[in-house]
Amino acid sequence: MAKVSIEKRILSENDRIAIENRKTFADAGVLVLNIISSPGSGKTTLLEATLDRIARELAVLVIEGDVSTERDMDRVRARGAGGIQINTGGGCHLSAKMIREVLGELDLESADIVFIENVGNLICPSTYDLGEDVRLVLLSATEGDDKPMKYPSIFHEASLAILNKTDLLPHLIYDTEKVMKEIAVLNPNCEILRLSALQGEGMDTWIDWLREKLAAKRGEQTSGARRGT
Ligand SMILES: Nc1nc2c(ncn2[C@@H]2O[C@H](COP(=O)(O)OP(=O)(O)O)[C@@H](O)[C@H]2O)c(=O)[nH]1
Ligand SMILES: [Mg+2]
Repeated sequence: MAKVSIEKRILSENDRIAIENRKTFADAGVLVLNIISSPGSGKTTLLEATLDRIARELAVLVIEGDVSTERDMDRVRARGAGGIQINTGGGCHLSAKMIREVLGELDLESADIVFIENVGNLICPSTYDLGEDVRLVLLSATEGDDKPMKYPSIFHEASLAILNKTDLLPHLIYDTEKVMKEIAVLNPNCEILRLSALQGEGMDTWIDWLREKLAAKRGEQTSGARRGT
């Protein structure tokens, strides 16, 4: 009982800071995506492939969450992103507070999109709002087709699911339709894209999706400004 109430308190504290983060992001006019997946499913590869397609025309910041090392930050920096690495030192997820602590070091005003690569796992990061616009869950074909029902919480919370590593499907026993149906049962509002971050299949649709989200966000900002909100 005591454990439950402490967890509730931590979560509501997190939600309060997430609201502040969301306002900071909105004031700067940036679109923010929080990417959640198991280690190795392709978060950083997706960021690299995305940067290759948009970094010349849009200013992209990445907040990299990992237990240790700057390895992922080095990878995205090499593809044209700015940003910052957060090392949790053992923590299994990023929190709104960790994001707030680094915001002062980011030039949000000049940015168009902020990607947050969360610490790799499908469980802990799912309930921690960071103040993002889009919670994105990435699943890769090599993880098996039974995962949505085993880790329902992230699918309840996500607004986009990306099924990655489609290039490997010919070599695997993997029922894509089953995965898509299970996600739809858990969350009918969750959009689903299929792609190969490494080979490029489906990347154009993802980039179009991203551009539409950015345009929609800017539309909201403009109409909000006109209404004086
Ligand atoms: N075949 C294939 N491998 C991929 C794809 N995306 C990522 N990988 C590989 O999966 C491994 C882990 O990728 P990484 O992006 O570091 O995963 P992260 O831990 O989620 O950031 C690397 O060896 C990548 O090259 C893909 O679409 N197809
Ligand atoms: Mg990574």
